[in-house]
Amino acid sequence: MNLLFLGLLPLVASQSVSDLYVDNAPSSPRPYIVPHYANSHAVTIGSQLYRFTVTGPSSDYAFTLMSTNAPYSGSLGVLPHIHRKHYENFFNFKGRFQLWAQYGEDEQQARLLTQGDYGSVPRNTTHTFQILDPDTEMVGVISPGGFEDLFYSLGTNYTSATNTPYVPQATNDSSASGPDPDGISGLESFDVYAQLSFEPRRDIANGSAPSDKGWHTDSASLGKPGKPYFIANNYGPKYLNSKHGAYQIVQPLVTSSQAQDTNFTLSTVIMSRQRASSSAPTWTAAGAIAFEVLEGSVQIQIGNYPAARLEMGDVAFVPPSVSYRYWTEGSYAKFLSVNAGRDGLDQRLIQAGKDWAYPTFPRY
Ligand code: KMP
Ligand code: CU
Repeated sequence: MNLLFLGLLPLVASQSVSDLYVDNAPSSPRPYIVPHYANSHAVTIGSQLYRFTVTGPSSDYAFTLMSTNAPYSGSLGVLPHIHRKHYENFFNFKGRFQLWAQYGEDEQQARLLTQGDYGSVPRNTTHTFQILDPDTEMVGVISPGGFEDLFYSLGTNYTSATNTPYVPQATNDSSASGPDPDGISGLESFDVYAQLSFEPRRDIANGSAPSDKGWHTDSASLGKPGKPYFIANNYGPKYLNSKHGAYQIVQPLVTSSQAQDTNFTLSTVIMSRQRASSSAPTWTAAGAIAFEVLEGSVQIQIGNYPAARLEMGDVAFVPPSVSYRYWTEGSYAKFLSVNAGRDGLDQRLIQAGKDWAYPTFPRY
């Protein structure tokens, strides 16, 4: 073999799709896929099982993408607290949970979130949650990345050969939740500031809490920068993009005006089947991006890897400047789009789209 040929080998050597699949988010950025319920750095805190599909190290500290699987609990999942440096996003993947949020002396907000509902918790917002259904999964997006160190420190390392969502075992409610008042007060080095005087309102059901003002009945808009807000599944602003051989309906949850210097954007995207006459376009982003499938299945082709098929709950990570294409072979797919920076995939789709009122696309 001559030197020229040796030099070409890495380009020629074909990458296989199985090289993309990992059980743990890697320790530095590279293209990867973590299947739903993979053990990815999993820890338990009481009856809650936390998994980290994008971490500080895997994204160059752009964002953390995580999920929390847990059964019903009669008590708060964590005592009320604030983060000064991290913007937290709560997305309901399945089941039900309640989320409370209060900024300064503003009125305390609370919502019961069902599948597809979203709550935005910017920095310095007091918040807490409670898991309410037997098979609940919260998806968390936290910017900047690296917040998972808190959970590594609090939790017990966990692996499972069955990849069960969470461990079926009776818990007394004191083990259902996180640290006690003394414990949570000692977490300031992890950017957790306990707010022990916060009293979560319990008047959601009787109509007096803000929860009933339009929640799951009126369309919502994104919140004021720095303030918490909630968007019910398919009730937020929508944009229809028809430019790439399929319909894509983008529903922004956070744009750069909300994220400010936490520097990320978050949206859901609904897609129609790729038209046979055109193949999906190639994209590259300046920032890291992640896809998490919410409904249907999504084909994704990253860099020089062959296309992979993502099912519900699977996560794909694409580092900055790596090319990718995506499409669906089904009739309807939906994914969560996490983007570092201010002009990620979601913003580019919106810019080339038009205002739209439905979570369904037209017929051709
Ligand atoms: C202690 C904590 C936190 C916690 C659990 C604890 C905390 C926090 C979250 C959280 C959970 C799910 C999400 C996002 C955040 O859980 O600070 O999707 O933010 O036991 O301090
Ligand atoms: Cu928090």
